[in-house]
Amino acid sequence: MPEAATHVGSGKVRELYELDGDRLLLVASDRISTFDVVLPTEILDKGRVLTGLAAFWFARTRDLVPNHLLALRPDGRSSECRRLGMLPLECVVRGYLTGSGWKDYQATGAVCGHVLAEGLRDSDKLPEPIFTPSTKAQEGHDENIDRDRAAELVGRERFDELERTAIALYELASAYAAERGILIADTKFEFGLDPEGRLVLADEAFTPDSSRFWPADEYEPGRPQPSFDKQFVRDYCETLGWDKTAPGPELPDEVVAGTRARYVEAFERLTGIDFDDYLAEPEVAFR
Ligand code: Q0N
Repeated sequence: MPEAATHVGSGKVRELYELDGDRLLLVASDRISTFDVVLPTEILDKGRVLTGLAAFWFARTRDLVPNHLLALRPDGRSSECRRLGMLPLECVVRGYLTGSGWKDYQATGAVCGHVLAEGLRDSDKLPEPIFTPSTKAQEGHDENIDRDRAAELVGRERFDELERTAIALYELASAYAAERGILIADTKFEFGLDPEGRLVLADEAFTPDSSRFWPADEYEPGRPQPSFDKQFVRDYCETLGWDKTAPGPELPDEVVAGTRARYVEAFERLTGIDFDDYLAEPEVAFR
């Protein structure tokens, strides 16, 4: 990471720097959050797993929609990206009813204007994936919005393009992952526009931080599902009687090791690439 690079943004676990007028550097740390709190203990290589997974999906979806990835750095956790004009929508696709979608459904029978059948249970598979955009909240959770509000923010035609593209991306990746024992319950994309006004997929794609990954062999609707990647961390935190406000607890070595193994397992199952091969030559892995 160049010391002089201007910091242009940060998420909970990633940082964004300006490289020059049209390129950014996206750096994924090994930090992990649970119950919305970043923990003081890092998961070795988590940032590399997520960076490699996103690069894998960008390569596999490039015919569907162009993406911002220009190059992976040799550290395996930093990506050079095209600088775009970002659209002000979090583009969420849900194939299963859980999280805020489940909450909204229980309160109103609908999610972002999609009226759903009665009697659905937590974690039920939806008959079709639904596009449920939200707006970035300055603090706290993103706010789910209906189609008309979303179309006001980006224009009707762009909204339709976003919905079609996001659903197609989800259908491609969720079918592929399901064959490899991972259910992608839902996922979030961010899109931007290039200088010609073309839609470009930005941020990360189908990582466990931007999606809910569930182990397919444990799927059982009617209850919350275990997280493929974070379940050890959650279970450990639940034993502590922690009130889930910052600061979070330190994680013991066994929990760190078990969680790292789950991230690596997700990477290897989905990409078919040995994680050590990725670490040796990140840039080569997805050519
Ligand atoms: C950008 N954010 C959202 C990553 C995500 N390609 C781009 N061009 C211009 N701006 C952005 C991207 C991207 N990706 C996306 N902010 C700026 C949130 N960030 C926060 C930090 O980590």
